[in-house]
Amino acid sequence: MVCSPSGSAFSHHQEGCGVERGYLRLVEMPRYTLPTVVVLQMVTVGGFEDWLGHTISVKSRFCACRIAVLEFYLLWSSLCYNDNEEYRIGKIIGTLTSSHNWLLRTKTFQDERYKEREIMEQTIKFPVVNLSKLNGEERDQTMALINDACENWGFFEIVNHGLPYDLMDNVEKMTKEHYKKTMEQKFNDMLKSKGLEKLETEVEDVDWESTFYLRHLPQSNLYDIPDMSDEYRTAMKDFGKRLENLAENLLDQLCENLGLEKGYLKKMFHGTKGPSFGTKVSNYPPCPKPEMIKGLRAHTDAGGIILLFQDDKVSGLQLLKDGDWIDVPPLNHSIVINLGDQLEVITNGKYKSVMHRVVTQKEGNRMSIASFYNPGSDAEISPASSLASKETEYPSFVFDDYMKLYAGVKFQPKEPRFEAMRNATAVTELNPAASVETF
Ligand SMILES: O=C(O)CCC(=O)C(=O)O
Ligand SMILES: [Fe+2]
Repeated sequence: MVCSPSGSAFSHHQEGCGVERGYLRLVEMPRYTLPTVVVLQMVTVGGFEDWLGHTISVKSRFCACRIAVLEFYLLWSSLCYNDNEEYRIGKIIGTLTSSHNWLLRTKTFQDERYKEREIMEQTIKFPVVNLSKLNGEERDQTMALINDACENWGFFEIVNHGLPYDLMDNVEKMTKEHYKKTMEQKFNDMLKSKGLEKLETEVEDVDWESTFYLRHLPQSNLYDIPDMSDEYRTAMKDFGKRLENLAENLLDQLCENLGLEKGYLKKMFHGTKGPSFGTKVSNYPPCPKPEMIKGLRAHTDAGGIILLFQDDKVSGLQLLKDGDWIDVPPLNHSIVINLGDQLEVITNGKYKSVMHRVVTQKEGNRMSIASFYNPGSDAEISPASSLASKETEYPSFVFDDYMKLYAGVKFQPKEPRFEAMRNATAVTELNPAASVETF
């Protein structure tokens, strides 16, 4: 009988190699970072038969729970003959983290872990939408899933969205190369100049990120950005165009769910010059003291709909749900969608923009490419009449006026912004701080 699952991912620690006897360590696999590190502690040590009837504790940063050894062994043995190691590890992590059934079958959670369990349960419920199902029998359920995500999360993740994977891989590769070549030194110089190398106290007015901005619409600035290779520009142009189409399709799906005519949102975003569409390319370098500084402080996005291509190896994006910060799980080749303040206004609060932030990580450089499909600067924004209540709660304004306000108060709650826009004279009372470059 096999004594224990083995393989490079599961290393049965040996005495003398610095790991206590009795532990199995599931090594962090770059592609599947959700549980970060799962440690399997064998309750007893010995032959496999000795383990049967016992439970092992599984610890991750989300939960600590127990699973019967037999159950774990069955799971493992159904996989260990598959030669594809990534597949095996993915399957195991998937089962340990993404299955409600597994959670239900899990015997007990320690009481003090209750909160962590709640957060984990929210994480595994994070809405993932298979967009290809919009063309098939499951269209209605898929539209309902999108609607639920817009009403209750302000966020969802899409897969099978039609963007070619090789383009995404190329964009990721070139963005990482570009960072190494032209941005990394600048970031390190910034740390020096701002005295952030030691991080002895909590920093609340700077973000641990390195960014640059590309504008696609109404006029592209792609060829004005220095230090980009022609190849990188071409890939970003193609990527931007495809995301623009995707954003417009998604807006129409939102219209359908909201009972608005097709094209309603696009038309409202149009103004006289068409929508504004831009991409913020970010890297979040490893940070020695993640507890002292955020990669990006908590905020809601000002604009319309945001499409985020995030690193599938290094996590960090979190959204605020019912008072808890929930991880937005990295998923290979997915696009994360979230709604900005304008959609909250137009839907009169039926959909909400949701606070999110990026936490820093001790290890790994996180790439994120966020594309913002926003109203044009002179677009007039107001709650859709069919969604407005008698006493319309949300204000009407010209988008640029909202952006001028937002630039100074991005990291403050959105409600005073809406209040200020309702009463234009109150705008100055918000006392905008230093302006931030944003879409
Ligand atoms: O980098 C990310 O994951 C999120 C970026 C973001 O929220 C923003 O730029 O507004
Ligand atoms: Fe954001």
